[in-house]
Amino acid sequence: MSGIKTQVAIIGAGPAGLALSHLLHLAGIHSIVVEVRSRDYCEQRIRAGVLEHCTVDLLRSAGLADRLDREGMLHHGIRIGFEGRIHRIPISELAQGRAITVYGQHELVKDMIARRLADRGTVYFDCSGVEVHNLDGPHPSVRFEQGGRSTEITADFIAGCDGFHGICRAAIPGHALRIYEREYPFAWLGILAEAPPSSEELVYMHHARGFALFSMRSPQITRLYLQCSPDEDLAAWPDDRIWSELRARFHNDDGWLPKEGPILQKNVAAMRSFVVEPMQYGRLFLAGDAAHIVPPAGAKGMNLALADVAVLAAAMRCWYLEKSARLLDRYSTICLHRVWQVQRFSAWMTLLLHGLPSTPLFDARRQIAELEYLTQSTAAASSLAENYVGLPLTIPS
Ligand code: RFL
Ligand code: PHB
Repeated sequence: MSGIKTQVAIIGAGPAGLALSHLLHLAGIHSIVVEVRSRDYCEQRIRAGVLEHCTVDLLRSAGLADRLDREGMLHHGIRIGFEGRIHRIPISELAQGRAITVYGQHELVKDMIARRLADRGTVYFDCSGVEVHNLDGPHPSVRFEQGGRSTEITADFIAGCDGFHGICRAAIPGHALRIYEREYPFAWLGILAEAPPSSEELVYMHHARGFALFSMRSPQITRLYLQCSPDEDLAAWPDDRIWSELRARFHNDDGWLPKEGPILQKNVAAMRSFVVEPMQYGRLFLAGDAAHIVPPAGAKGMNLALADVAVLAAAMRCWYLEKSARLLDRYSTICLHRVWQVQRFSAWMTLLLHGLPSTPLFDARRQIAELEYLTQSTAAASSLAENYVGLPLTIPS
């Protein structure tokens, strides 16, 4: 087995792990990233699309926004539809000029991998048998195999950025953690279509047949979601059925509909709210989906992952430059405040917009009353706007 040393061993080359590795590099801290999937897989995995205002600021100040600034689509409003009418919420007007940027997570992952490699960072792809050890001692380690070779990395710290199904959270003794969880009785069937977006802004549509969402990835590519059942069989959704269901759910008085085109990709994503507390154990720090999951209706998961690692990088900088554990000790407390604010908003958006023909009549009517309030009251719309563009991100120093 070959042995390597680094300051921070990072598990997972998703947005959290790659951004952390880059931020540490900017602070002169050495890290190594260990990833189970191939580079190609990480770069093609279609997921999030919406970046909060302060996420863009963070990426810009870290020098990661060149392509994002050229190709990202700045949005100053969103549309919310119900009972056949689509209403605009002018989020920038209501949130002191802040906006969101639509830019695919996989594009950001491509940018960050390219940047880490250009800066001679080490990212091991295609690893198997990844294990973490000695978490509560001063020299935690990571073991893995790659191309038939076993490697052990010894580090000062391990960052668990390995997503919801990773191994890091599971390596913490159960008695040291408290889990908060809620599962939803629905999922999203997502498609990527080769069709120019037919609206300049995202459209969130409440419908008795179930929720639908119109989004985009580029001036040529539309991204659409349909609420479905968690065990939905994709084979039961030929392209014609998808388009006819989208037409039924988006049906509105103005006659607006998504443009149709060849479907390039289909997938079903389950939905849950999940938080683990604390987000640290000994020398292991969890960040991003490894520590928390939000249902995607609020478009927050990747933003929250990047907010975590901004705090973690600052705390590690404080450890190495000031020889102080004061921020590392509070990492979890600092992050969890934002995590719970975002959990609140994401659960609220989810329960506002989703329904099924079997939804109790009272709840269905209450949802409509809430949507009416949201689209008629500046106070209610301002609250949505403030959360949607993202709460301010204060990085401790
Ligand atoms: P990721 O992206 O899951 O990355 C984890 C990485 O760890 C690797 N891994 C391992 N590596 C080594 N050893 C192991 N044992 C490992 N096990 C796993 C994985 O292969 C992977 O490369 O977590 P990270 O970095 O925390 O990032 C989180 C985001 O990916 C996630 O929160 C967002 O995609 C959520 N999300 C959205 N977030 C937004 O901010 N805005 C959005 O518009 C948005 N839309 C969405 C979404 C998530 C969705 N799904 C898939 C539920 C829309 C959807 C449909
Ligand atoms: C997306 O474009 O993938 C997207 C947009 C808004 C959401 C969730 C996902 O709330």
